[in-house]
Amino acid sequence: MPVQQTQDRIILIHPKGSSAEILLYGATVISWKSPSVTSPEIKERFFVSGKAVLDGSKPVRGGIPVVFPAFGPPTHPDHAKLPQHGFARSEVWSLDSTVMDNDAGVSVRLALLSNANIRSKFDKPFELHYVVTLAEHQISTDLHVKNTGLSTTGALEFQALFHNYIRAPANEVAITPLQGLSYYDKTEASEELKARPKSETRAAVDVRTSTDSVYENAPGTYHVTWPGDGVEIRTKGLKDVVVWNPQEAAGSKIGDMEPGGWERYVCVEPGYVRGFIKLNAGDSWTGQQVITAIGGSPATSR
Ligand code: TA6
Repeated sequence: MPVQQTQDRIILIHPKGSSAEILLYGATVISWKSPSVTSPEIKERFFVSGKAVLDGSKPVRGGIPVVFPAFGPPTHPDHAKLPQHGFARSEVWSLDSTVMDNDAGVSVRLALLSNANIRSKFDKPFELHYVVTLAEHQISTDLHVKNTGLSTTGALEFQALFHNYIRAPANEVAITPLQGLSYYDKTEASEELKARPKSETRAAVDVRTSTDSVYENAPGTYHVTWPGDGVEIRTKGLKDVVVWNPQEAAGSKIGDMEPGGWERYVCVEPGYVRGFIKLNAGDSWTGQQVITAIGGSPATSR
């Protein structure tokens, strides 16, 4: 059965050997095992901390947490009661349907509707659907947001981001093409410096020092490569991208981070996080990413 459901997760199996696991908690993709375009070797492509909690008591430290409707500590008045990164990653989603099940792809649609717990912190009417599609060398995630309110309930304003933990030797990673973009450096000490844009001068960005950078109006397609392997991330509707790796000083203070975990991933997170998407009653928005295991051709590794 290419789509299997257990009590807490959905497992997708592609006929060519790739597989993915999605926890209903947070709709968090916690595993993507795939060959690459250049090598038949099937490898785990996402990092999940050995100390991550998967029982629904806190967001998962790894995989693809879905960030909605606020990125980071909330800054919009409608989000004031929400925790960091919003509620989508810490609610139990339901399996809505199997969208596709053939050699081209295996795809499921999950849903999150408002409930009493969400309404107590965020009272805007909305519907979220999340489509996860597995192909031979690819996984894609599409987040669909709808304002289900009436004109009297007003606009739905939100941010959204896919918090991808890409499994990679962090100190050897190169992320391109970010050169020339404006970014906000969240490792700066003061709020004033965090809010002051910098300009990216590097042709290839690395995370050998603690990095927490929010790039604005980015090109939408990124290459994350390291010697011998890499992924490409293509996006639609997500104008920004965040690059995060805490390195030891900050990483060792994260309670659910396995020892040395920061050496084994880089977060490259496409999102809409500078400003807000505004949906009027009845309107919808979609943000999409397609991650391809491109492998390590000479053109993609440094
Ligand atoms: O996306 C980067 C970031 O916002 C960092 O500032 C860092 O704190 C990270 O997310 C993890 O956040 P979390 O709430 O999952 O601990």
